[in-house]
Amino acid sequence: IKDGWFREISSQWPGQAMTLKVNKILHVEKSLYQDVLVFESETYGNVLILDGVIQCTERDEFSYQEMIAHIPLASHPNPKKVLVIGGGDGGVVREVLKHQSVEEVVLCDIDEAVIRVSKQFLPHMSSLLNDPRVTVFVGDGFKFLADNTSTYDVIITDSSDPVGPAASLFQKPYFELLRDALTPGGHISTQGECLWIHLDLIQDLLATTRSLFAVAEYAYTTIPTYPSGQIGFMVASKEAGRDLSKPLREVPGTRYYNAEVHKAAFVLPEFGRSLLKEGKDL
Ligand code: AAT
Repeated sequence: IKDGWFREISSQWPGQAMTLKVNKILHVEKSLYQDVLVFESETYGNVLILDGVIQCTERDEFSYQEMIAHIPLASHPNPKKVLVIGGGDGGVVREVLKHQSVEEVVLCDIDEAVIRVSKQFLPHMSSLLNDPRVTVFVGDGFKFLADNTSTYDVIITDSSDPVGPAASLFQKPYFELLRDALTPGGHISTQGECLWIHLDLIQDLLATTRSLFAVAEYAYTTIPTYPSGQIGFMVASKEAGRDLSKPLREVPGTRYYNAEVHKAAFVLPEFGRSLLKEGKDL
């Protein structure tokens, strides 16, 4: 923070940086895994920063949390057990619970500090972490998956970027664990980065998921406070022939997601479509 502005400078998006005006610093901490900062911004509400990278703001978080959750859930015929890896702020859990079929949600975030500060400063995201259907587990998502096979109908990986504690969540062994932790016909979605800056990474992720799942696609949302204003998801199914772009039910109480936005999220601009359509050989 310099002269009252936070700047998101990182070698992951060279030469560009989102800047937010800070009203008040609310919390600073070095947790076991990362630097944690929460501030009140002038126009985006409270903001959570981990290792200098914006994780969520109260103003636009819904566009990401709704889309990473509702795309795999609404295209699944009957999701009952759901696992969220990362997502310690609770926003994705809040969205998962909008699906009536869901009986049980497990959240596994590596960092108890994220869960604790979100309960304090991001109540609109974290409030349902206390719901009786929800179990919160603090630990590494990679290790958690290795201990749980054939268990979940949908697994959502709401992880930070592949630098730091989330690095392993972007590698092939992690996607193998995801596949094995799903019930037959299960779906995943994972944080899949930005077309404008990470096309190579997205190509690799798509090749990996296509080698392990019957169906795998990249879908995206728009969001002002993630780099370049766009972020996507790898969405995949174990069941051949499943159309992930087709919602099977309506989702109540959304502000970004609707059935048409769900379908449109899979329609890519030409520079992305032409590169990603067949994927890349590993
Ligand atoms: N919904 C907010 C968006 C996030 S939060 C990412 C979360 O992933 C953090 O709470 C972090 O503690 C957690 N995390 C990181 N590594 C692991 C791991 N190995 N196992 C479990 N949880 C982990 C994502 C923001 C995306 C930013 C885009 N630039």
